[in-house]
Amino acid sequence: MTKRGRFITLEGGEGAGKSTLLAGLRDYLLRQGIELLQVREPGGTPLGEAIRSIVLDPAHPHICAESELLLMFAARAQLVRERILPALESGHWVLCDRYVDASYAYQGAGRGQPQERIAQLEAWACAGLKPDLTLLLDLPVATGRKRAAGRGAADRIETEADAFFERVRQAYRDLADAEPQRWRVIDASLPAEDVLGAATAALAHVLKVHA
Ligand code: Z5A
Repeated sequence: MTKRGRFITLEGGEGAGKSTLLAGLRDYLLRQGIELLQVREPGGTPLGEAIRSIVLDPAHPHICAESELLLMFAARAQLVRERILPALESGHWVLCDRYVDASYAYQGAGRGQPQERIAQLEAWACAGLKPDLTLLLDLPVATGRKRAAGRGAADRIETEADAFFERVRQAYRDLADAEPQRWRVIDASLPAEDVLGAATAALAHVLKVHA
């Protein structure tokens, strides 16, 4: 019988280095002989990418917090069923750039949506899927924003004030503190090779348990 794959998620604030780290992690896992699927949120399916292009477009400044939350979960419900669960069942590992924790951090702490409401949506939309490991790239807000600024026009959420991103950062740290067995917090201000080293060390543990 095929062994179910592992579900690894990456979280962090703007410019924390998730995309940079994902490329290194992907190479690392492929070298271990792991077959994998890499996806991002919101996105990863035709529906999800269409939602992404709406929800992150600064041309839609009037999207209310409730709609934003529901759109994130609509994209997620589709991604979980269309791609993530089938991949895990076929033995692939899944590397996901953000998952439900992002909704607790951004729509919960950032926008003030009630945590209980997000938990209800999670229970309904995510088919019980929880990450085996979540890597949090933790970085001071100012550093992340400086890094991201070099990258071109800001998306709709990136136009928020620093205070919004401070709440997001704190929420991520609180989530990690509350569930230390699932989370590894990585100092994302370190050079990229050290960030990758810390992430592969965390993955090595999951690989050992998986073997
Ligand atoms: N969102 C939400 O609100 N609710 C949800 O439920 C979900 C998402 C799922 C899209 O996310 C937005 O959706 C996001 C949250 C919201 N909005 N915001 N803000 P995204 O993940 O696609 O976009 P992002 O958070 O804006 O990620 P990013 O800015 O693309 O950053 P990144 O991928 O973490 O960083 P990077 O591109 O790898 O690196 C940024 C720059 O820093 C780049 O020039 C690198 O070369 C450099 N870099 C990377 N690592 C290092 C190190 N270690 N040292 C120095 N420089 C580095």
